[in-house]
Amino acid sequence: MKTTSLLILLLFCLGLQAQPNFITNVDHRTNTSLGGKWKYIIDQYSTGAIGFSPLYENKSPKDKTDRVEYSFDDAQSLWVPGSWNSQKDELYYYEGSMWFRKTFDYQPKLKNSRVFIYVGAANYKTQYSFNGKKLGEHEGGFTPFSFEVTDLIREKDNFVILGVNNRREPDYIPGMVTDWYNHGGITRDVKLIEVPQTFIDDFTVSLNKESLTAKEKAIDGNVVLNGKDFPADATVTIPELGISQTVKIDAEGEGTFSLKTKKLELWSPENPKLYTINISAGEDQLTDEVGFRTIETKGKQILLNGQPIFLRGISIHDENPIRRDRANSVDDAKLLLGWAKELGCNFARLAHYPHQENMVRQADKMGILLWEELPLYWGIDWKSDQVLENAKRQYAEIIHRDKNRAATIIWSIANETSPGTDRNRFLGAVADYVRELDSTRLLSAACKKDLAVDGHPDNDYLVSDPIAEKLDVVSFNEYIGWYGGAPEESRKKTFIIAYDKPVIISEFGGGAIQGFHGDSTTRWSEEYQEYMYKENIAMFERVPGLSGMTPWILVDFQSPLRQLPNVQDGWNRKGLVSETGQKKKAFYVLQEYYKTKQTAAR
Ligand code: GCB
Repeated sequence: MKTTSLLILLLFCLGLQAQPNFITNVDHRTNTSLGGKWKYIIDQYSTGAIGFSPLYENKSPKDKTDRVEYSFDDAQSLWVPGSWNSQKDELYYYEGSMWFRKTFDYQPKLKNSRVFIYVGAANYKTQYSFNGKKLGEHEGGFTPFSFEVTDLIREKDNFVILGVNNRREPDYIPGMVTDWYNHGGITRDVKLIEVPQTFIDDFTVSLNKESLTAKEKAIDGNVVLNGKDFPADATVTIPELGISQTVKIDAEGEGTFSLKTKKLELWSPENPKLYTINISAGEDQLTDEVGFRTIETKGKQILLNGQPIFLRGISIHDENPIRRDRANSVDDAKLLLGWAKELGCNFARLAHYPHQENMVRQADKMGILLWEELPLYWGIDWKSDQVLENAKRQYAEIIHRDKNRAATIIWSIANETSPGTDRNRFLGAVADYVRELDSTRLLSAACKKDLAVDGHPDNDYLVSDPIAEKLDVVSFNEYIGWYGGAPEESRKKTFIIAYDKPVIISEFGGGAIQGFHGDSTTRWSEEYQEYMYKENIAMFERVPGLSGMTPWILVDFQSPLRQLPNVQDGWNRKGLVSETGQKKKAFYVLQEYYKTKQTAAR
């Protein structure tokens, strides 16, 4: 059965709603940015969509007797993409609803096209409408959505209105408390996309694992068309490999293919080789740059292209500290991944939610492997079936967006969640679901660890979280030296891993104010953090099956949990780089360690 048919059947069996409803690969389609200044109206009581005259109608008084109690025309503006908190002091602490309006004229770039509006992300719930018609709602602050406006768009005076609400709720993902800033608003690009009446909605490609050792490699994939009157076939070409193959399109507009090649250069951090792939079907053509590699585990090893690899990683938040905003551009991605490269990383954990697509595409180009995750983080309502459906939908969305990126090797399904009947059932269902959607990547989670009952109870840790049964890689966070004990206590600790699987230390670290110096026992000094890194790294070297680490964290980041005056001032200070881009001493400790790992492995 074809992957998409299987997906639809699976979604049906699981009682889920439709597949992700957005167009992928938007930068390679005919698009027009709707970024820039958008008018906004604050809606503190979230009543803008109800009552006599909902805001999405965008009314103005017809005559002097008419009553309209809002005005987009006279409202102030905010920049899109961008969080509201980062743009105006008076909005820094605002959590609630806001209505955004963009007006524009439309000159089609394609003839007889269909038109969609694509939103890269808006945090957290968004009601979307076009030219006064309410079209739908999207939940989730970090994944894209798009909606069709073909029948509504006109030459002059179009208006798109997005009502965005970033209130936190116990049954949302994430829940009520997170250690990062709750940036509200339209945080990523909005674009107008034009496609032919029947268009290439999506395609998937990956290197067939079984063919890795064969002379002739196979690249498997599928094409999905959208529209009416599907052409009998599509064509897939990879010019550099001399491949051009005709693909039969069935009655549902889908076709599968397997391309054979003897010349393939595999993608790896040392050689992040991307190939241009072109697909054409009827009037539509779509292109992309794709890398081909395999990823699997064998016992306690992670194998990239069949070879063991040590993942020299770092955790990263999707925030540009200098602009104090969500990252939202290629430059932002280059800034963050550039620091990671300088550290000697071949791997990054994109914590704790889907990052902007530019991050993933840049990682593909720069040769940085990725761990991606959803905010299944502290305080999730595990009992709720609705929350489970939401988690599955958000996973389907991020997989839909990033499935063709060679850089992404791990989907992580949770961070620091405590085992229990409801949590285990919930995460078990998520693990099965993610694996069904994407069997070409590894699953992990930042698992729970306990003090061992036997042995030396104060010093031996046991990682036996039942959810790890379902995972390929066992990961855990460990903050000895910061949240418990002095750094040198690391010397006494041992780790017992209950699974014969590779291990990633998904977090460790401690805070330091860049430029503050003391001895290695002085909290918040660069020397304390430096000392802690040395002690921690020596300890983790003793973890059986250690296959990588993603210390916490690359850069200081904004968090409402971190309010110590003159030290934190609203910033989590565990960064190796300060919020102004200055490196702390511990940066160089990790850099040195990664140099030794680079020469030891591969
Ligand atoms: C953790 C969390 C991370 C926090 C970090 C900290 O374990 O996973 O989100 O930011 O600790 O700084 O305490």
